[in-house]
Order: sequence, then C-alpha cells, then structure tokens
Amino acid sequence: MLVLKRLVAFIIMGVTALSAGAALAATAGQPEPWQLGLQKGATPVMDDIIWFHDLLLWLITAIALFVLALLVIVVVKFNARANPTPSRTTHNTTIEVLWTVVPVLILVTIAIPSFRLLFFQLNMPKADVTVKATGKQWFWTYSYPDEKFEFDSLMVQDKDLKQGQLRLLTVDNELVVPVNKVVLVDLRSQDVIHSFFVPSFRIKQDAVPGRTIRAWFEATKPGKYEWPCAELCGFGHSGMKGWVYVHTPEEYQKWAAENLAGGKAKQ
Ligand SMILES: [Cu+2]
Repeated sequence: MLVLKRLVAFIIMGVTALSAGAALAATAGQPEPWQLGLQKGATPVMDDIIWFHDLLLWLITAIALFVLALLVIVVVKFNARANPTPSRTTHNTTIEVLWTVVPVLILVTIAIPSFRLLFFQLNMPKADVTVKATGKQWFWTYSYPDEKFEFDSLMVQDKDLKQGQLRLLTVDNELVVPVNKVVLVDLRSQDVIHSFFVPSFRIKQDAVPGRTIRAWFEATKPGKYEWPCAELCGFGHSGMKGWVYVHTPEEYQKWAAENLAGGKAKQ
C-alpha cells in the first residue's frame, strides 16, 4: 500500500514538474523540458560550439563502439574454451603503427576546428555597442557608458509578480541590446566574484573585483534570453538572475530614443 502511495505521489510530482516546464518553454532562450544536449544557440559562436559538440559526440560514439567490438571479439574468440592453446605473439608492426597513427589523425581532426573556435571566441571584434555590467550582491547594474545611462536589474520578488511572470526567474529591468550587432561587455564586480553566463550566447565570463574583464557577443535572433549568475557569490546567489532582451533594429531605436538620449534614469 505504501509503495502504491509513493508511486502515485511520484507520478503527481512528475506531472507537476512537466507542466511547470511547459510554461517555461513558452519563452525562447531558456532550457526546455526533457532537453538533451545544449540550449539552442543565438550567436555564431554558439552555433559553432553546437557543431563542434556534435562532431565530438559522433567521434566518441564511433570510438566507444569500435573498442566494444574489439572486446566482444576477444571474449568470444579467445576464451579458454574456444582457444585452448593461446599464441605467444608479442609484436605486430602493422598494428603498432596503426594504433599510433590513427589516434594522432583523430586528434588532429579535433584540434583544427577546436583552435579555430577558440580564436573566434577570444578574438574581440570591433564594438557596435558597449555595455558595462557590474555584479553586486545580489543584482546587476548595467550601464551604457557612451550614453551615461545606468540602471539596476533585480529579481522580482514573489509579492510583486504579475500574471504570467515566472517565479524566481523574472527581473525588473533587462539588459537591452540590438540584434546582429557586436556587443562588448565590460564586466566588473563591486564585492565578490560573479559570473556573466548566457547559455544561448555561450558567453561565460567572471566579473572579478578590482578588474575589468571584457567579453563579446553578437546575437542573431531577437528575443529574451535568461541567464543565471554562474559563480557562487553568497547568500542571495540563487536570486541573482539576468535577462538579455535582444531587440530588432526598430525596437532598439525606439528603446534608445526613450532611454539613452540625454542619459535620463529609467527608474
Ligand atoms: Cu553573483
């Protein structure tokens, strides 16, 4: 009886979790229910990373299957019953050359796209927009230094949530950037180490006190992208959420005219 009760409770929990997941899936730039693999990409860097990840997955699957096949052959063909008098072979030049050369070729196949991707990620292009993101315990302050415009971005508390807003995942002000433009992010921290981590953009960079660290992204799809602070930064770490709102050129122009012109405060 107890087992049955537990089973029913487990099913109810599963259904609840699934329906919560379905609500999440309504917005792009977030994890999906039953997601396998990486979050969908929204920058050229992330698209390349997904391609590279898939390449490695195929390679490693082929290698694992090959090794498994060899093991099965050994077990079936060379066990004591099937092969009562084993040979005493210790060297085979052809096989030795093969097991040296083939892994080298596989590593070169991996290294070329890997280094190309690394340079693509770390080579900073010319900026169209520069923003400064300062991590604080436990919220972010964004500023557009060219425009002398600054605002805070805090997680919305339960009592202030509006209809349709996700609990513990909504912020009052998103970081707004234009689509198809290179955005440089100057990361700073006021207190401890925080981390600017947008999974759909594949940008993950620590914000370290006393330093300015620069990262970049070029979002190719308008929409809202959720991100969590990815460095344990103290008591309120779990509430340190971020959202990047990628605007179409027209939306961005409108937003900039309303907010950036003259550097007036948003709140
Ligand atoms: Cu943090």
